[in-house]
Amino acid sequence: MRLDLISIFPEYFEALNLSLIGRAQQDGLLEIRRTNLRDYTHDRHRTVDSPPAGGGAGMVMKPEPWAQALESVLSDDGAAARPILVVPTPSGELFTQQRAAELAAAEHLVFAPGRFEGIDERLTDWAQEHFQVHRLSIGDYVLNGGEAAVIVMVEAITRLIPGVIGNAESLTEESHSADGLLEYPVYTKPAEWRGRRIPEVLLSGNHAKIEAWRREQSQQRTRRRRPDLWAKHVVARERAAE
Ligand code: 6GU
Repeated sequence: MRLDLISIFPEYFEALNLSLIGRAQQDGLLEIRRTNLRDYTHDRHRTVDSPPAGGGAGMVMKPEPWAQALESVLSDDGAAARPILVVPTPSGELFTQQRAAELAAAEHLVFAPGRFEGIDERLTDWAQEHFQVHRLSIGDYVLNGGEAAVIVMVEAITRLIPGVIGNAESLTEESHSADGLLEYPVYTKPAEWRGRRIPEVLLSGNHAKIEAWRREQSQQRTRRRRPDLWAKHVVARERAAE
C-alpha cells in the first residue's frame, strides 16, 4: 500500500516510523510519503490560510496549495483508478473498524489533514473529480488539526494489511471485531500478584470452559461499558437466529 500524507507539519508523522508500521515500511509492505503543503505556496510568507469569507473567527485554508499538492501526488501515481482521498474533519462521517477494513484493501490512500477552521469547501468539490473523497472524523471531540487523526487512522488501517501484524490471529479476537463485542479481560503470569489471583478457570486447561468464560466476560463488559454496542449486538444476534 502506498500512503501520501500532506500537511503543514509533516514532522508530525515521524511517529509512523516506529514499531510495526516502521517495520512494515522496511519490509516493503507499505510506502509512506510525506509532503509539506507549504512547498506548494508561491509567496514569500508561504501562506496557506486566509480569513473566512462572510466573517467569523479563525482562519480557513486556501484551496490552491492543496490542489497543487494533490496534483503532484496524482502525477506520480502509476495506477489508472481514482485514488482514495481521506479528509479528516470533525464534521465528517465516523471512522470505524469497518471503515478501517474497507480502506485497508486500497492500493493508494492520500490524507489531507487541515488546520485552523478547515479547508475551503471548494477543494473537496474539485478533488471529487480526481479522487474518491472520504471526509472522516475519529470521534465526537475537536482536535487542533487533523494530523493526530491521520496517525490514528493509518494505524488502524495498516495493521489490517496482511503481514503487518506478526500474529494475524490477534486480529480476530479483539474489540470491535465481527461479533461486535468488546474483548474479554486478559492476564499473564504469575498466577498470584500482589494478593490478586487470576480467575481459576484460566488455569484449568479446559479450553471449552475457558472459551465460554471469555464469551461471558465479553458480553458483560459490552453490556456495562457500551450499551450502544450491546443493543446492536443483540439485534444482530436475533436476526441471525431467525
Ligand atoms: Cl478528523 N479532525 C479534527 N480536527 N478534530 C477531530 C477529528 C478530526 N475527529 C474528531 N475530532
